[in-house]
Amino acid sequence: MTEDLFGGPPGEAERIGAGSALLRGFALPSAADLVAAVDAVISAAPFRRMSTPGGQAMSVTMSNAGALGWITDRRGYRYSPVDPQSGRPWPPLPGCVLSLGRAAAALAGYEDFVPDACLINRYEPGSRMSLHQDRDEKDFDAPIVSISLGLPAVFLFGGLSRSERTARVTLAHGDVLVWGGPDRLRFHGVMPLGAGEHPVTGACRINLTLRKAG
Ligand code: MD3
Ligand code: FE
Repeated sequence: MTEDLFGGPPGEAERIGAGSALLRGFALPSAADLVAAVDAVISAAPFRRMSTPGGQAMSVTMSNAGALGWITDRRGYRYSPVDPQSGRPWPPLPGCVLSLGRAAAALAGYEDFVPDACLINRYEPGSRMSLHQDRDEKDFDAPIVSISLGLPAVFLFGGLSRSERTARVTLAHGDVLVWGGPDRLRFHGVMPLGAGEHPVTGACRINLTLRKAG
């Protein structure tokens, strides 16, 4: 991590863990492009509600772009090169998503981030994500970059065990989070989304997570 990044003017980059950075508004200049890119992905691979291995339907609907996509069903959590709904490869990772993610990772000290997967989560009012770790990726040395669009959400981040107390931070339209190093396996989740209407996305929040899965 570059120390000076976090010593700059407030609002530039906020350190929320030793290996993490919150870049508020970093995606704002490209938000219109990002939303259009998501729309194009979704027209080929629509949002769908997946089930946990235990058979519980998730409240968030999901899709993917890139060589690999995260899926869950009765057989478990995993990455797949094909969309099980269509039998076709996931749509390619949009260029504007890739370049933004790489720029954010580099700012946080992770040069040469080469993601091969982008999970797209869609939250409607009431949708939430319970506390979990992201551990289906092969390589925990690579960071995860998260891009928030649309309605704000309260993000929870905990420690390396589920029982550790969680801190919360509101993620707004255009905010970008980079998680890596000692924070890569932190428990995290999202509180139920509040009602609202966003001028760019309407009544929802979209979260993109760029990952090196394979
Ligand atoms: C901290 N998504 O898709 S993104 C997920 O807002 C997920 O949709 C949330 O958790 C969302 O798995 C949170 C921020 C995030 C992503 C990955 C992390 C935080 C993380 C991995 C490790 C630690
Ligand atoms: Fe996660």
